[in-house]
Amino acid sequence: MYRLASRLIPLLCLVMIAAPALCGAAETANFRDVVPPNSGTGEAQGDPLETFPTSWAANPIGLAFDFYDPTTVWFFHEADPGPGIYRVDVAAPHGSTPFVYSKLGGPNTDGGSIRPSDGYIYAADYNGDLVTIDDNIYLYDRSGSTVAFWETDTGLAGTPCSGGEVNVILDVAVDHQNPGIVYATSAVGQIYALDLSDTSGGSASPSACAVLASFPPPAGITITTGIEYDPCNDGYWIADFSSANLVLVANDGTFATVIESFPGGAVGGFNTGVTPQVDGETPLPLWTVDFSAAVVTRVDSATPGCTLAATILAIPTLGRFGLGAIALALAGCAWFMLRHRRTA
Ligand SMILES: [Ca+2]
Ligand SMILES: [Ca+2]
Ligand SMILES: [Ca+2]
Repeated sequence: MYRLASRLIPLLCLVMIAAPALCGAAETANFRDVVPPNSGTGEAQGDPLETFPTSWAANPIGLAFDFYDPTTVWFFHEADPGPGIYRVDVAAPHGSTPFVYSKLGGPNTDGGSIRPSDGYIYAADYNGDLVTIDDNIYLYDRSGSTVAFWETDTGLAGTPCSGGEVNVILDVAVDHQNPGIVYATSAVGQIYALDLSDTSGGSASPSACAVLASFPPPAGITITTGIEYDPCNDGYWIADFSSANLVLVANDGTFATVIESFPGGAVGGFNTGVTPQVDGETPLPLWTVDFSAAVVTRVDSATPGCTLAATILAIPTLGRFGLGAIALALAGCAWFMLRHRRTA
C-alpha cells in the first residue's frame, strides 16, 4: 500500500502543477489586471515623451493607431490637394508614406480608424466638398480601393443615415467588439454611434447607415475632436478642440464614465487628434496632434500599456481559494516526497 502511494502521489503532484494552465483556460482576465501601473520612469501623467513636427503635411486632425499593423500610426488631415492620409512609422525617425485612394469630393479627409480584423480604414470627411458630397465616411481596403461609403448629412441630395444626421464630422473610432459600429465626433460637440454594417452600395453609391445614439461630451471636453479605442484600458480616448485635455472614458456605452482626465500635448493650445500607441510600451503612450501647430507629441498617459496579442489572449486566472489550495497541496507533496526519500 505504501509503495503504491509513493508512486501515485508524485504523479498527482505533477498533475496539480499542470492543472492551473489547463483549468484556468475557462476563466479569463483583462491584460490590465496583470500589468503594473506607471513603471516609475520619472514621467508624470501628461508629460511629453517626444515631440516632432508633422513634416509630411500640415493641419492634422485625426490619428489612428493601426490595430492591424502595430508598427504604424495613421494620420489624417483636411487639405487640398490631398492625399489627406499618411502612414507614419511608430519608430523614430517616424518616416511617412502617403496613402493613395480616390473618393467623391476630392481626397481630403479629417479623421479615421483602423479595423483590427482586416486593417480596413474608416475615414471621415468634414462636409465633403459640399458640391458632390456632404459629410461622409469612407471605408478603404489596404490597397486604397473603396469598399463602401456612407453620407451622414442631409445638406445635399444624398441619402442620410436613418435616425438622424451627423453634420461637421471630425473623427471616428471603430468598435472593436462590433466592427460594423463606428463612433463619430462632430464640431457640434456630440459623439454619435453609427451602424455602418451595410456595405451594399460598394464604391458606386452610398450604403445605408443608421444613427443609433448620440452622447454629449464627457466631463473635461467641450468640443469632441479626436477619438480612438484603447484596448489596454477598454475605453475611448477623446481630445478637445477647446483645451489641452485628454479624457479616457470607459467602454460602457455611455461615453460619460471618466477613467482618466489630464492636460497633455497641445503645442498650439489644443489637441485635434489622439490615439493610444498599442505596441507593448508601458505606461501607454498617447499620440496627439495639433491642427494649428502641426506637431505630434507622444504623451505619458500613466495607464497600463499592452500588446495587441495580449488584448485577445485569454490569460488564465485562479481565485484566492484556488491558489491557496494549490499552495497547500504543493507543500504537502514536497513534505511527502522528502519523507519518502528519507525512508526509502
Ligand atoms: Ca480616430
Ligand atoms: Ca454638412
Ligand atoms: Ca471636406
